[in-house]
Amino acid sequence: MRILSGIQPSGPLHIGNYLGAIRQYVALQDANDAYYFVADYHALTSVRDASLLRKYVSHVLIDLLALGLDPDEVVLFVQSDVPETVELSWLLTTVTPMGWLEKCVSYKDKVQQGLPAEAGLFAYPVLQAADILLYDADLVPVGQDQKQHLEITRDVAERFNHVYGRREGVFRLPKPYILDNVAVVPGLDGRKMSKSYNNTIEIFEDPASIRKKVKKFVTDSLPVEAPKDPDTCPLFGLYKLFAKPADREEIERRYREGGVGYGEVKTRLGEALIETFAEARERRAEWVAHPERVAAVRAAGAEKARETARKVLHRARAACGLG
Ligand code: AQP
Repeated sequence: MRILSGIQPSGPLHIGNYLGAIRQYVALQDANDAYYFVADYHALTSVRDASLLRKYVSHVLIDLLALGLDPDEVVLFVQSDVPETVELSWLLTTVTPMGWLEKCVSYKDKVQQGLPAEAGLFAYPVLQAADILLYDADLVPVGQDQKQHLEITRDVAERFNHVYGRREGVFRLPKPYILDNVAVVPGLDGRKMSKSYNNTIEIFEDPASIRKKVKKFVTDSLPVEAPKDPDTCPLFGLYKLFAKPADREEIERRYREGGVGYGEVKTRLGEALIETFAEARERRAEWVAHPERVAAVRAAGAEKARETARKVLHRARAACGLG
């Protein structure tokens, strides 16, 4: 099966990215034909500093490798190393009704958060459709926030096939792969963990900073002895995703009976996070020390990705009468 997914280099990766997406990337890499990319064209909608963007791109590549992507198993590439993406995006734009983009919640959210209402941000889901369709993807591992964009991708693909009268279909229709328990990982304020909400815990933050940050997790003010509901507590919601099963059960029982304080859960969460990423932290230091290896992975990924992309773009151009 062809797997495809991308991550924006719009800041340091956080544990929402890890649980909602990257962990699935790693789990799917051996048994499938996987393509993963750093979505730098997308990041242009929010990062407007060239040297910062370059830094983030290189960090995301390194982080993905450190977290377990195996460059011999997957095609790991940078989106803008495959300029065919932008051409396909235009072909798709010409058949996308405005109304489909107008109803996208992520555009409305970002504008509400203060990002300028620019055409690139508005048309973001079309570029995303191009990313996915360009590689004949079957399955796209993502968090819940991307579900609507995946639906648009399918709709755009179907519309293109319909407009150009291709019954056999120019594009393969992809499906989202969203795991329920990590579909929306909560951030420090209980909302979805997100770079733009400033409520993240970064995967490779140093341990002292992780210990400090988890203390900021917002909770209610119930005293230690009061029974609490683990099912509605965002702090427990995050803790349970990293805790060992026995620890998770113990804390859950004490939530229900009373006798657990939020301070203790925060401390345990911090330690569980540090332990979970300890090995990846060491691998990361290795990759950081060898930028030439990262550059080689990037170059090899670009070559393989372009090879696939060119074939699909050729199909799309031929269908609509270009060339
Ligand atoms: N909180 C989350 N829970 C589950 N999955 C998440 N993802 C992001 N946050 C969570 C998933 O991570 C992948 C990569 O995300 P992205 O970097 O492409 O963009 P994003 O979803 O926009 O991430 P942010 O942090 O929320 O960035 P900003 O603030 O810039 O918009 C995706 O699969 C996403 O679902």
